[in-house]
Amino acid sequence: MKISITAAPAVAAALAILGLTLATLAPLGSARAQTAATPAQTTSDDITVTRDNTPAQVIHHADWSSFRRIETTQKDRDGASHVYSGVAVSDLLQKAGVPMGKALKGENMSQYLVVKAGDGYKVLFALPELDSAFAERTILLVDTMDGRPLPDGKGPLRIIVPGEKKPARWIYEVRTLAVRFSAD
Ligand SMILES: Nc1nc2c(c(=O)[nH]1)N[C@H]1C(S)=C(S)[C@@H](COP(=O)(O)O)O[C@H]1N2
Ligand SMILES: [Mo]
Repeated sequence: MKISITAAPAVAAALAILGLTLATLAPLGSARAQTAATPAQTTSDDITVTRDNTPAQVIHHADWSSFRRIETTQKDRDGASHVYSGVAVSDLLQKAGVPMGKALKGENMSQYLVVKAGDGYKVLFALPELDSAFAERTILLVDTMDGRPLPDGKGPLRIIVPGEKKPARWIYEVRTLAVRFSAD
């Protein structure tokens, strides 16, 4: 009896500490798990590049000056021409360590890119579609149309696929470039 009376506060104290500790650790744990998938500090003009077995990398819009800038004139669905300016998706991927050019061969030929947008829309490209060693056209991630930031709701970053008959892969609100090996 004496033991339980004296032990009870100790147990309660221990439980309280444990409870506090668990309460403190649980959110930290989940925050860390999220950071690995999508860094929490990104803004809408940051691009997160994810690859199999590699920590996510963020390319900030402010760092685009280190990439060559490319322009393309494309017709919209109403037939009106617009000049888009941006960077080659292949250059962004190469910077993040994705095999392009001479390295795009062998087992890397089964890698693909899923581009994900803020509204949940996703589109897929095979890596050779993006690589100038294979493709005539250059698929761009653009930040301007006719010299101005993209219109509200269509930016801040958008994929432009020159020469495609439907603009369904012209994905806007782009946030993530996810490169994966085919599971099959
Ligand atoms: N993020 C995002 N991008 C998207 C879509 C979408 O639903 N979400 N729709 C696609 C489709 S199906 C088309 S036809 C074009 C339409 O672009 P527009 O409104 O500039 O003509 O955007 C493409 N990009
Ligand atoms: Mo569409």
